[in-house]
Amino acid sequence: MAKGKNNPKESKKIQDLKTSHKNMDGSIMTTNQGLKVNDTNNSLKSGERGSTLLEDFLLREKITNFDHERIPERIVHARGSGAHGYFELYESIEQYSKAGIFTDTKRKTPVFVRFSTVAGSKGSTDLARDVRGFAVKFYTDEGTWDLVGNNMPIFFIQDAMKFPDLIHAVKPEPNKEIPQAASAHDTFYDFVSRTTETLHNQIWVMSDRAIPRSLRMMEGFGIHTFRLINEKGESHFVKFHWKPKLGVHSVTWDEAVKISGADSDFHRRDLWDAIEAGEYPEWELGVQIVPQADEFKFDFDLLDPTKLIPEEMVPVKIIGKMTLNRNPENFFAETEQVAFLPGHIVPGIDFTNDPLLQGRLFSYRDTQLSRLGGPNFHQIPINRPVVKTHNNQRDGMMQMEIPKGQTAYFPNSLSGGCPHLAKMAEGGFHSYEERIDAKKIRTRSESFNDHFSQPALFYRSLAKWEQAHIADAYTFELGKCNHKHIQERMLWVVSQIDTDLANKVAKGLGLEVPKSIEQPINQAIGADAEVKKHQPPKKKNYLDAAPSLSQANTKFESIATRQIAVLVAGGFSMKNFKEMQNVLEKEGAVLKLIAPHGGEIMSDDKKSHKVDAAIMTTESVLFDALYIPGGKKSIEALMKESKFIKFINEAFKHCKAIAVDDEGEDLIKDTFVSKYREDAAVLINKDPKNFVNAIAKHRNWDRMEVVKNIPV
Ligand code: HDE
Repeated sequence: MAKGKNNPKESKKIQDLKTSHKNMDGSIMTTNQGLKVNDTNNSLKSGERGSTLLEDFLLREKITNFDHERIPERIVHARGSGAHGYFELYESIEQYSKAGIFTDTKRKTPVFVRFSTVAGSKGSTDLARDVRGFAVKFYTDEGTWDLVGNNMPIFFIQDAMKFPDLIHAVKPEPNKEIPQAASAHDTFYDFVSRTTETLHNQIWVMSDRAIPRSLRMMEGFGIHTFRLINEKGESHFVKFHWKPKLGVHSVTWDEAVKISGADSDFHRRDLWDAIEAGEYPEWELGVQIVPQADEFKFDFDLLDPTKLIPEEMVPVKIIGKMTLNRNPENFFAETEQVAFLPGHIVPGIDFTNDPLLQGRLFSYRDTQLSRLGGPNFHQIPINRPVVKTHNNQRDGMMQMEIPKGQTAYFPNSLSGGCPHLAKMAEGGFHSYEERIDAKKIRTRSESFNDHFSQPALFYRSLAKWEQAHIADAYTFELGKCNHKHIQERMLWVVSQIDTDLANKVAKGLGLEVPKSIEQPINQAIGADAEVKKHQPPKKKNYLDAAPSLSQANTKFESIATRQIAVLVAGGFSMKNFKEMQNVLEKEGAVLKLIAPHGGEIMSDDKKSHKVDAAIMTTESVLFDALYIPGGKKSIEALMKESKFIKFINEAFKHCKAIAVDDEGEDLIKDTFVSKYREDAAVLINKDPKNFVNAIAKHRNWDRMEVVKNIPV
């Protein structure tokens, strides 16, 4: 049994969910009313060839249920994958927060996490270029806390009022429902180029962060500035960060496109398989704390969700760890029905006036009403808290409980005043008493005005290879736009971030970067004044660079769970293979035998091995690295199949580590690899430990320039 299913100490939440599990083992089929069924294949008819009778209640029940199996998919974040786990605190931060989850180091708080893409439908590809949702439900002893974040530290817009516009612009165009799960189209860039507050998140989406290697290899961020409240009622500002133990790693765009065809469930499968194999994904939780007194110390406004606080300015303090150790039993019941609400908080955590967060506090409850059918969605097993709930809210669609008693109001005397109110000392929630002296006004704060400094900071903090990927991504995305004025306007706004970047993209598009916003393309729209307002404080350099933003500075320590393709045919060298296998598996890598056919294959010592995938059923983009053991007969057979050559060339093009032993060299003679034998991640007859080091580096980006010319 997989480790994930065999955890003796089950969390309170898993125990709670088990009260709703329904086991089918050894059962007799019944209707929903418990009537035993003896035929579920034939409807009731008037004679063997006659029409079906209205009387057929068995048919009606079965079909009705089927007809209503679907619920509306999420308006955003429809495509998602979930897992159970727990959170543990390393050290109490009671000086900042009184929340039990932040003060009690003995607790193992159950969590349910849902990762998602944003724009695509429920059935869309995992590898879309997109932001990833990173939503965590903590089932705490003081009630449920939802930290509903993303894998990027900032958002596209500053005010909730713009959210429908943003989403309508990125979703498939309304007249033709094209394109699916893609931002590369006119309406999106029409909006972005006219709404420059989007540019910071937009450039992150052009970066490799938008095409993660694995959901287990991405960071998470709460984005908004929240508050932590301590026992004394004092407030500190806080930003939440999730740091993956495996580091932050991505695939290339060429791989993303190909993975979408080869396995559009790539991320979902990877998460599921890792948990089933007992390789539990882990993230550390970090907090950036800003004292109340420092609220105005920054060049940006803490309430502006399009700005991050560079770690170089306020360090991330690591306070705990989340481990995902259990797959859901049922996708619909858990991953689909889970409802996250940023408004779910516990004493010790509170909101700020971030206008995006404030809008979210309304939207998430509202959307569940149409998605899950009514106000009792908190009673659905995955959503119910692990603490008892008592209040006077009653009735409504799908009430699953039977509240007892004569009264459903407060105050009452007939029920002894119950449920009575919690005092502060009993953990009653008390909103932070923020002083407000304001006039009612529909506007955007001047302190939100700078739209360009942080995208520029991000870009100049990246490694050369990361910058090159961004230029390629813009060229691809804008190349898919059909309107020249949209492309040019985008070039102009990108040039306000970085001139070189804009020039590179312009070259790819066959256009010039417009010299100024005064060009006719803008006059037609008349939005110049609006754009000028947000012109930089251009090169505002509050930091030269923030190295923490670059994936080049992530962790490169582990090769655990990395998928290694081993290309073999009959007669492959068992000695080579064993030696490599021992070293790689000790480090937690997963070796997969890829052969010309499925079934079994013999090594040169006449031992039989199960083939993991026949070459026709797999692609090199599904693997992290490639190993070719020797064995004359094996190599001769592999050389006869052109797909093995393509496989190797693609792995090389995607800058992956390639190890080759003995006769394996003959196979790479026909590939591009043979031309670049000096490459640091091409290892011919080397100690397997070198291969481990090369895989741990994720990719050899130094190869990037060379592989541009490889026609695969
Ligand atoms: Fe969401 N968002 N959002 N969002 N969001 C939803 O709620 C919304 C925003 C995020 O796995 C919806 O239950 C508004 C920021 C995640 O179930 C909806 C605004 C961040 C998920 C909604 C935002 C997010 C959602 C759709 C601007 C990162 C998936 C279904 C004011 C901090 C949660 C649902 C899951 C889902 C509205 C902005 C993250 C419509 C109005 C900023 C991870 O309520």
